[in-house]
Amino acid sequence: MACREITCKLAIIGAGPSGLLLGQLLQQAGIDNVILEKKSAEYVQGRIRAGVLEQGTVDLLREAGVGHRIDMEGIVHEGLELVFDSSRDRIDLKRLTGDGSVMIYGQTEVTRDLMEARRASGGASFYEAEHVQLHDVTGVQPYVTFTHEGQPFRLACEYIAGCDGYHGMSRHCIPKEILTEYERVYPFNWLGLLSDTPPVHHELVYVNHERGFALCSQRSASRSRYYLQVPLTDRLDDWPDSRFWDELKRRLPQSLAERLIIGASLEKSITPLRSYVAEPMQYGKLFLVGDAAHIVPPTGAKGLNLAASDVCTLYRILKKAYHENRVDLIGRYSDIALRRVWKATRFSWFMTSLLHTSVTPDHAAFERKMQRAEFDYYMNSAAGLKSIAENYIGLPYDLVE
Ligand code: FAS
Ligand code: PHB
Repeated sequence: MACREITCKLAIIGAGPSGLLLGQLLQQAGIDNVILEKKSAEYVQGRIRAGVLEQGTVDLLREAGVGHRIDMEGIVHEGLELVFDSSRDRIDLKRLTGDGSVMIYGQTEVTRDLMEARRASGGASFYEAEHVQLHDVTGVQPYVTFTHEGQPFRLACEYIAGCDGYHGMSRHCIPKEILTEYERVYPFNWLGLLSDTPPVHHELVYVNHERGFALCSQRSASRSRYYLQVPLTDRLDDWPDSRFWDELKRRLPQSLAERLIIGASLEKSITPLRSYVAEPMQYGKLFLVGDAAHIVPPTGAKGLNLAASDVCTLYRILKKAYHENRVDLIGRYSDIALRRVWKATRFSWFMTSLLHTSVTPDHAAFERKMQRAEFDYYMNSAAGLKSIAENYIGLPYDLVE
């Protein structure tokens, strides 16, 4: 079968939040782009992931023309709770940051809104694209080859955005002698459960209990999302719903445990926790965006939000390059993006270290004393509380100028 030749300005690899949001913003700016996704739209849409959006992410989604449902259905949270050995402390985001807040709106809903916008925009998307390969990323005319429904394609482009996540192939196009990888794998996993039960509390509750971390989150007034820290060796089969609910109750303070409404799980999954950053986030005409370049443990609710700030930086650069001939900005993407990536990586590591119980017996007792001292300091210091609050709502985006 003859190869079909198509062209665009930007080839986007991956239709997760990074690829879809970037594609939508560029489409609006008249910068044509093609999205290649290896899975089906149904599969991408069905992934249960993040739930907390920073204000910057919400603003960017509004700018992309997909803020309507968020404004109708999103839940604004002006605070959250941290619990250490059953003592509850509220972090007043609004007071500590001068009116800051976060929005509760599931990543599945963000994906659905962006997919609908993509269809309406007429932008070209190839789902279930196979054998995606990048070529000449350091040349004048990079291109991407792939097959779709058995038809081979050659996509000529001016730039490529690798939005293909941690397990994608874009990052591997950067030679090992150029790419530096920083990684910390945490010695525990998160077991997540989604249920059609009312949330145990109106705000998110992060718990450090000697039996392990727990998180009480939500998707709506009738749908809850809970997480438990579990050993690396645990499998989903080890955790029937009844065991999950019993363990969650044991880790919650009594005032919350007695209010917990349990129900059948709609979904259960185990997520590994790692901190990972790849530098640089660009090589020739290839840009790495979102999880393709970095992974944070979800304790700081930063993963999806960091993908959004990468998208914002790349979008602003490409818009200026194409509309104002500011091609000088092209080489600045990685440096600008990494400044915010490392600060979010630090906060996610800080929250993970503060809230999870040690699994290494020899220094567990000392680590718990350090955690207790951290809690006592941060919860009783105006500077400490403000530090947690301003990081949780999201640090300002770096300007592109
Ligand atoms: P994604 O991984 O979402 O999307 C990448 C896309 O590229 C995928 O659709 C994939 O199929 C596609 N792809 C891969 N290889 C390809 C190829 N060769 N060709 C074409 N397409 C290809 N963040 C939070 O803030 N809070 C959370 O609670 C949270 N929970 C998470 C749980 C799990 C199990 C995971 C994996 C992540 C979680 N995250 C969480 C982080 C998550 O939300 C990511 O930050 C977010 O999905 C990043 O979006 P993308 O960069 O688009 O990457
Ligand atoms: C979620 O609702 O999935 C969620 C919320 C906050 C986090 C992590 C996950 O820190």
